[in-house]
Amino acid sequence: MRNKVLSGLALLGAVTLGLSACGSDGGDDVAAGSGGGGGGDDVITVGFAQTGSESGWRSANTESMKEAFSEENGFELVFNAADNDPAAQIAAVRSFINQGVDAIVIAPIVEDGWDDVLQEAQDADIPVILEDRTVTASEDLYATWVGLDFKLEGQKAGEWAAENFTEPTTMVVLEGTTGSAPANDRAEGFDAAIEGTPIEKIDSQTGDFTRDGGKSVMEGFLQKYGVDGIDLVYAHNDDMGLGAIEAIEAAGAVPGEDIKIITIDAVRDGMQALVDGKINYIVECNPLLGEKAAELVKAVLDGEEVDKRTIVEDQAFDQAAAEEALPDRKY
Ligand code: GZL
Repeated sequence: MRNKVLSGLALLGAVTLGLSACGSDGGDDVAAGSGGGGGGDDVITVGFAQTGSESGWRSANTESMKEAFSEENGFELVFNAADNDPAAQIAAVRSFINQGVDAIVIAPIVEDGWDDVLQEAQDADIPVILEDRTVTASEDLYATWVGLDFKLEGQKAGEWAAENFTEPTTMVVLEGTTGSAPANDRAEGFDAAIEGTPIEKIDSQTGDFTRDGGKSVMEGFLQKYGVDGIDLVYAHNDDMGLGAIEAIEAAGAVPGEDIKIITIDAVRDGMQALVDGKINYIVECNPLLGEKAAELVKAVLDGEEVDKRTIVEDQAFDQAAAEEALPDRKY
């Protein structure tokens, strides 16, 4: 357990960094050693509150975080996966506070409801670093955030739709987890980009970022509108898009042709579907945030001034770009 750094670190404004691109095992992991702060003086004990194991993206993010917060890198990791349950995730953070960890990292399932527990962490002089998603709580309640520009991801997806759907188009949306930053921002960015186009959003429902969720919601849309009633699916992540593919094929239609699909993430299974022509466009969302998150934890504990926000850059892929990129993808 390290000595605590005085709280109230001065933090600078935003910066955008390009970081090299980089199976889920939800449930609680306590790192080797005594767990929860029993390491030697120089070992940094970190409590990491992960959302759960809802998607291929999440598995890649968890792997990246566990690799970065390893014993050989000077960490003792107390890991919790909250199974997409916001209350359970807040309870996990409270548990980290009670264990007296040196720092807490959170991938917040939803944006709201964080003020109290973040205040408790600050009162306990434990810095909080957000990775992946953001919160609506005051920026004074956490040291820094590293993640992706979800609004820009939605905008890129919407711009491709606007360029490629110039005739009257009916679209259904598979939303991410209700109340999560990526679901809110990807919708906002996309909707702004298709403003004034002939693309009509006829329905929108959450599939909770899961493949099963995307499949069951798409089955409902197909029953309601019929294959001929839907031209385009915008899925907030690959996993829900892959579930929609299953539903479209079960309905006797051809995904990527009869019904076009746009998704976000660019995980391996999504990129393979893009190469196979079942998905038509994917905007990347880089899950390899572990290295940067670990750097930020060490910098904050060392009392260094860190930027309040570190945004990891994303790419976008059509079928040709996916064919070229797939062999070298790290996730
Ligand atoms: C985005 C991340 C989202 C992914 C989903 O940074 O929070 O959560 O897009 C994941 O695949 O479940």
